[in-house]
Order: sequence, then structure tokens, then C-alpha cells
Amino acid sequence: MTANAQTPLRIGIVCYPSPGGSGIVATELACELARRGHAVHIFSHDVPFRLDPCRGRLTYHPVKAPEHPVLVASPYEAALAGTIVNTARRVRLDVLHVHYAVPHVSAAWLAAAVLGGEAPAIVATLHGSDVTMLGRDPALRPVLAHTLEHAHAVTTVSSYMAARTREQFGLQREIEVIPNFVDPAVYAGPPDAALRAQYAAPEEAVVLHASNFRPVKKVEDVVRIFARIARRRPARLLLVGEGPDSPAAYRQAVAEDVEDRVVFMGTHPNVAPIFRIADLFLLPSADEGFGLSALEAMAAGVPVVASAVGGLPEVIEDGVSGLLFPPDDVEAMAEGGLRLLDDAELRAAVVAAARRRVLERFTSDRVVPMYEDVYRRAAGR
Ligand code: GMT
Repeated sequence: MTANAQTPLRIGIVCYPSPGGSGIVATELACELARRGHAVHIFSHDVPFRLDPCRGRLTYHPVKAPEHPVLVASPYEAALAGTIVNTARRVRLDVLHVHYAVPHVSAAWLAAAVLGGEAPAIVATLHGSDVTMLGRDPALRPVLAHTLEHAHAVTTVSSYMAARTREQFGLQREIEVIPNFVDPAVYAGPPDAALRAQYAAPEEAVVLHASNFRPVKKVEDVVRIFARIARRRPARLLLVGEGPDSPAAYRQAVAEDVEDRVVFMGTHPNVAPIFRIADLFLLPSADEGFGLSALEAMAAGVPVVASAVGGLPEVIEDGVSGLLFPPDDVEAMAEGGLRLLDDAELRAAVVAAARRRVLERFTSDRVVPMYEDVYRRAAGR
């Protein structure tokens, strides 16, 4: 039978299971692809965060690296390659899509070498610190540069990331930009008044930050900005997620004397209802490949104050669909936040523009076909 554009593909997706942006994008993509009729096989060392809603429609392959007294480091890369080989020999994958370069691109490369003529096309998507931080490591760089140069397709989540990738690895090849996406239906709808009442009194503004609390997210600045807002009007800060800087965020809240106004909510797989009850979202990061959480806020009708770094200016048009400020300028971000909270007209205009922007550029219906197109070209299907 001749394959046509509608032929379902057999797609392997490799990602991290933890609640970071790359794993979330990979998981949401896997679910969308399965919904569109493709056979999807997901490879990870644990069940990915946010996989639950579509579990029945795809196959999860756990990657377990052996432990042995001789092994000083986990042979995860080899175990991942071997798991991919074992699966591909059974189901003949058309495409293997790896999210986050380290060590997924080299594991895919190794699997393809073992599979030979049966190997799937390798598609790599680069998200952020895999290029901007790990990509700078001299021990990782040569293998990353070589495997990326020779993958069937490379995509990045913003033009900023494409430029950083070219510069970091000296790549000559084409890099396609495919942005992060959301299903707008998941974020639409009114705030849940009962949920909101659990966290804030009616007169209090709900300020939100959600991340994996890594240093690049600058959660101490989130608290600094919030404290400046809370000195001028009643407000609560909801912190969704956790990570290495959670203790620093708490210490900062104590130092600013706002710890009784800050709620550490921990990690939640279903964040949309929490986004919907917020009045302001803060993302003062030092860098962002894209800034998925800002997009989630925009989809939920929450105005965003963020730093003008990385891919964020490609997501938010400053002064139109959100407010951007130089990183570290907590005073300006607090002033911007207060304007959005206190000026109903500005707030309504920003929220409407942000929603329009999400619908015009960043919905799953627009973005997932971009990946399908890459897969078909890479696999010749
Ligand atoms: O932190 C990273 O660099 C890795 C990644 C993750 O898994 O947390 O996050 C990145 O990927 C997201 C999805 O593409 C982007 O929206 C985030 O901006 C990006 N984070 C950073 O660049 C800091």
C-alpha cells in the first residue's frame, strides 16, 4: 500500500518524566498525537508527570538502568538506547522524537546505529538549558554537535533557541522553530470561586508563579516582587511547583515579612484550575527557551509580568499581551504588576490581547501538525 499524508505513524517519544517544561511539552504532544491516531511509544525513566489523562492511548516503556557495585554512574544512556532498540525491533518505529538533548540525542544515535536499516528517523527538540547550560560543557559538546548535525530534523521552541543552538554547536543544518502550545479549552472558563476562596479573601489579589524552582527561575525575585505589591495592596502569592530553590523562596518570604501571605502549593499535574483563579502571573526568569508557564497563564486569562529574556519576547508582545522588563528589575516588575492589578482597562486589554495571541499562534491544533509535518518529511512518509 502506498503511504499517504494521512497514514498513521509509529512514533517514539523520549523525555524526562519530571515536572519541567520539556517533559510537559513532550507528554502533551504524545497525548495529542495518540488522539490523532498515531501509535505513540513513550520512553522515560518514570511515568511522565501529566501522562495520566491519556494513559490508555499510548504505550509507556520504562527505562531502567541496572545498578551494580562496579558502576559508579548509572548507564542510563545505554539502557535508554537498548530499550528503544528492543521496542523498535518489535514495532518498527517510523520516527524517534527526543526532547531535551542530554543524553537523549546520543542515546537515539546509538539505538539507530544498532538498528541499522531498521532505524527510525531521529527528530530532536531542544528546549532550553540542554543548549544554554549543558551545551557549553566541553565534555558534552562534541557528541551533541555531531549527533545534532546528523539528526534527520532538529527543532527548537523559539527563534532565540535556534540562534543559541547554531552558535553553541556551530551547526550548519536547518533548524525549525516549533513553539510550545496549549489546548485552549483546558484553560478556558471562569475561575472556580470555591477554589479561590480557599487561598484568598475577596479583596486580596491572587499572584501566581509556577515552575520547577531552579535557579534560572529566580523564585527569590518572585517573592521580592510580590512583597512590593503586598505592601501596597492586599494580596496572596501562590507558588506552584518545587525544586532546589524552594527553601530560598521561603527564606526570602521570611526576610520580606510576607511568609503568612505566601502559599507553597507543591507540584500539581492539573494546573489549569489554579491558573484560572489568579489575577497576575510572575515569571522573572534569568533565561527561558520559550516560557511555557507564561503561555498557560495567557490562555487562562491571567496577565503576565515577565523578564524580557530568551524566547519570552516571542511569546509576549511587551505592552500588548503582557509586560516585559529587564531581568533583575524587581521594582519595575512590581510597578507593572500593580498597574495590571489596579487598572481594570489595561488589565482587560492585556488579557484579551494575550488570549488572541494564544489562539492565533500557540494552540495544539496549530502546533501539533507542525510536528507531524516534520515527522513525515524526516521519515519520508
Ligand atoms: O529548564 C530547561 O531548560 C529545560 C526545560 C525543562 O524541562 O524544564 O525547560 C525549557 O523547556 C520549556 C518547554 O519547551 C520552555 O518553555 C522553557 O522556557 C525552558 N526553560 C528554560 O529555558 C529555563
